[in-house]
Amino acid sequence: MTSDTTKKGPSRREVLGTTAALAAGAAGGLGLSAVGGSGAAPAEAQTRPAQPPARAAGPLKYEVKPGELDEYYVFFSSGQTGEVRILGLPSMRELMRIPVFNRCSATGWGQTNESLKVLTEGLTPEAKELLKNRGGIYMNGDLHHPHPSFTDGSYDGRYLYANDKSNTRVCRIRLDVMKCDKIVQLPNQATVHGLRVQKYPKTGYVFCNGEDRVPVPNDGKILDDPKKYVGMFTAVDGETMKIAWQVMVDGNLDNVDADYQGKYCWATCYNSEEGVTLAEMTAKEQDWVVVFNLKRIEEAVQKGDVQRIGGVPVVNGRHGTPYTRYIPIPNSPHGINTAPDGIHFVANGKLSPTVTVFDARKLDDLFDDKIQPRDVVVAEPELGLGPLHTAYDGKGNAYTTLFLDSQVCKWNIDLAKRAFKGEKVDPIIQKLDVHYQPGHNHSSMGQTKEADGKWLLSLNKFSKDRFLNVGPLKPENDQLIDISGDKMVIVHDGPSFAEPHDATIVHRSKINPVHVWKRDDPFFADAVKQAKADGIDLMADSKVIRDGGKVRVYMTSVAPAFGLESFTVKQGDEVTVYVTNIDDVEDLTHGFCIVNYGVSFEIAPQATASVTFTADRPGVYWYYCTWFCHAMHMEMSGRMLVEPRSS
Ligand code: RUQ
Ligand code: CUA
Repeated sequence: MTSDTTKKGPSRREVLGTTAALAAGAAGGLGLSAVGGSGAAPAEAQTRPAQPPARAAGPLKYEVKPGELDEYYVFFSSGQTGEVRILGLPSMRELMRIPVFNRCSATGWGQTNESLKVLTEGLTPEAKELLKNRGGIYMNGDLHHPHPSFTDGSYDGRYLYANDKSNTRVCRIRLDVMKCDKIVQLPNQATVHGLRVQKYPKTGYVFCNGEDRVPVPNDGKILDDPKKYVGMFTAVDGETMKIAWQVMVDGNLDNVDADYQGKYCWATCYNSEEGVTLAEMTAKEQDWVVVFNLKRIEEAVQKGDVQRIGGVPVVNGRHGTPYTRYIPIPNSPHGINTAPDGIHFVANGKLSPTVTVFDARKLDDLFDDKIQPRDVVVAEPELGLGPLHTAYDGKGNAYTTLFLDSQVCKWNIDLAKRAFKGEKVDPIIQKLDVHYQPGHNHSSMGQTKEADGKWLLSLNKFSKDRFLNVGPLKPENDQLIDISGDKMVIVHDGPSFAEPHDATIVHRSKINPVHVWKRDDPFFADAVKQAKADGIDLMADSKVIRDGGKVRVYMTSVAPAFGLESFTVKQGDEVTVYVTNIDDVEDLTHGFCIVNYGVSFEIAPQATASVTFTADRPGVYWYYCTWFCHAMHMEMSGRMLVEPRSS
C-alpha cells in the first residue's frame, strides 16, 4: 500500500543520465542517512549521492515519456488562488491541486465538515466574530511560501507548511495523504509574509514574518498613529500548530530563513523608517536583516520575561535587546536564502543592485557584542537590477533573480568573498534572460544540505508574448533551467494561472504518499465517532438516524452504487450526509452531489466525508456520483425526498 511506486529499474536512471552519479556517489561514501516519519526511507534514498559528481557534457533530459515518472515533486504555491499545486519535474506536468485557503468545487473543501473543522478551529476570536454573518470562513487566501518539514537538514516527508498573506494564517499539509490538516491564524499580527521552517534538528518551528505593522491590540483605540504600530515575528510549533512565541520587532519583516545548526533564523526587514506611505517607507538608504537568537528567546519565554498578549507569550526583540541583532544592509531587501553549505546566507537587495552575503559562524560573537553587526557581512556583490531571490547548486554557486533586468544571474560565493576583500575578480559567471520579470527561483533540493545542482525553476511574473493570447489576463511563466553544466540553459516554458509565487523541488525519494485512506485516519475521526454513537458500522451500514430536528444519513458507496437509493427527510431538518467509500482499490474515488441543493464533495477510497445542510426546500432531489468511477457511473445516483412542513 505504501510501496514507492516512483521507483523504477535502472533503465529509467539511464534515461535521466544519473547512473554515473549514483555509482560515484555510492563509491564516495556520500550515501544519505535514512530519514522520514513514515517508516523506512525508500531504498533509493540510501544510495542517492548528496552531491552529484561532474557529469558528461550535454544537457539533462527533460522529456518524460508517457508512462514514465518524474524524478522530483515540485510543491508550487498558487498565490491569490489560495491552493497548493503539485507538479512533476522535469516534465512540469501538473499532478494535483491541494485546496487550502480557497474553496474547491471538485473536492468539497470549504463545504465538508472535515474541511470546515480545519478552516475554522484555528481562527482567532476576532476573526470568528468578523465571519459570524459570512458563513464562518474566509473565502479568499493568498498562499506564498510552501516549505516541507526537515529532519537533520533535509526533507523528511512528513508535512508541508505555507502562509496565507491575505488573512494571516499558516497551514500544514500532510504529505502522506496530501491534505491540509491544520490551519492556525496568527494573533497580534497583520499579514504573514515570509515563512520558512527550522531545518535542524527538525521542524520544529515554523517561522512566520509579520509584514504590516498594526496596533496591538487592534481594537480601534489606536488608528492613524503609526508610531504606536507594532511589527511581529511568530514561531509556530510545527507539531501542535499552536503559537510557540512571538517577538516584537522594529520595521516590516519580509522574508525569512533558518540556519542548519538550530540556533538562529534571519529575516529581511524593510521600512526601518516605520512609515505608512511609499515615500516614507523608502526614504532611508539602509534597512536591516534581523537575526533571532532562538535559545535566548526560549529562555525568556521559560523565565517569563514576556508579555502575554492575545493568549501568547511575546518577547520584546526591538533594537538593543538580547534576543535580536539588526544588521544594516542597503535599502529594502527582499528574499533571504540560506546556502546548503550551512555557513552562508544571502539577502537580496531589491531596490539595491547588490546581494549581501553573511557568515553564520560569526553570529555567536555578534550576540556577545565582540564584533559589530556589519562584521558578519563577508561579501556584497553587485549583480544587476532588482535582485529578489537566490537559489544554490551545492557546488558553491548561487543563482539570483533580477526582476528589473528579467535575468537570472549565476555567481560564485567564494569569488564574491574574494572580491569583497579587494581582489580583482568578477564573481558573476553568467546572466541568462528569462521571460519575464522573475520573482522566486528554486533549485532541486537547493534549500537543503542535499542541493544536487541539476535544475532551477525561474518563476516569472509576466509571460507577455510567450504563449497563445488568452485575453487581457495572461498566465505567468515558470521556466525550467538546466544548471548541471557550466552554463544555464532554459529547456521549458510552463504557463501557470495565478500565481505560483514560490516553489519547492523535492526529490521523489523523500515523499511516500499512501494510495488508500486508513480507516483510523484522524481526518474523519469525528464522523467515525458519531457513527459509533449511532450504532452504525460505516463500512457496512446505510441508514437514516433521526435525532429530533437533526437527521444523520449514513451511506456507503461502492462502484456503481450508493448504499441508499433514496432517503426521506422533513423540510427544515438539519441533515448530515456521511458517505463512506468502501471501495479499497487505488484511484477509485466517488463524489456525492445533491442536485440544486449546492452539496458536493469527493470521497477517496476508504474515506468517510460528510456535509451538513438544512433541507429548506421540499421536493425530489436527485443525488449522483461526480467522479467517473465505473462503466455505470452515470447510474450511480439516488433521490433525497424532502417532505413539506405540515402546516
Ligand atoms: S516574496 S517574489 Cu511573497 Cu515570496 Cu518574493
Ligand atoms: Cu461513483 Cu461515479
